[in-house]
Amino acid sequence: MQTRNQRLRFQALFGLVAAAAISSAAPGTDPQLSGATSDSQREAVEGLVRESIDEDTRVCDFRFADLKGNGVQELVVSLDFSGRDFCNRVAILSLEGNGYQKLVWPAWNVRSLEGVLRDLDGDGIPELAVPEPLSDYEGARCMATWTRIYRWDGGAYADASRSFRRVYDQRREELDDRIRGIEGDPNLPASEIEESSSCRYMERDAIERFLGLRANAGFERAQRWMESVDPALRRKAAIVFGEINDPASQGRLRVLAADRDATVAAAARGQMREQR
Ligand SMILES: [Ca+2]
Repeated sequence: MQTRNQRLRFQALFGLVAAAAISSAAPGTDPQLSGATSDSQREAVEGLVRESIDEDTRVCDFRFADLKGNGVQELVVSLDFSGRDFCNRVAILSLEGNGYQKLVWPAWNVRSLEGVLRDLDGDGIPELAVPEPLSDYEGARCMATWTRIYRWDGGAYADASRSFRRVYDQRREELDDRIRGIEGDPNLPASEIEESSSCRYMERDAIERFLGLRANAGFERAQRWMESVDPALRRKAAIVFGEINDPASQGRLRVLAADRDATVAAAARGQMREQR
């Protein structure tokens, strides 16, 4: 429940942000979509986020957009919740009746909201295409992501990914191109080819499963990864088996749950718990 005081503070801060957005936009540009940021605007957004979401989070980027198509601007922010510059949340803040609404989604590496706010169906209202983690964080090594598409459905921001098959199809082609580029690069050592293609394969195979093209896409690759000496690949294998979740994959997860590397075993057990 929002207290009256919280509501009033939010409204005041939201007003400040909106005013700063309009005053700092270059003449002739749409302040909502210009992405123009001034220090005062950023400060106002940070105040709003501290007040309504979290004390210790950092604002990576923010934009105004009319996500409902009702002429009212929502404030979309990407936030770093980790203190490690992962920019790992996307949130929507909006005035709602005499209160406010906030929604926070998991995300990964959203430094800019430019690629997130996209009108994917051409109706003039932006959808949100939010990249979220698909594989575990592996330090300097690659991390696979999955893009989830949210859209205002008249009552809520719903996961509308299934309505955008074309977007995933395109992404699949892009990933195939990149994989071909990596695998065809004569200057890359084999270990690096495996490493930088693994995240693209994870996402590509997840798309094929999602689109119903191959229910167990990625299974054979994950079987190879589980034989690798590299624990990062074995952890990725556990995630793929968890996502496929057919009897064969469940069997592989039981093997990985007894892996000599504790982090691999934990990843496999985590997947088994999730699928139960
Ligand atoms: Ca749209």
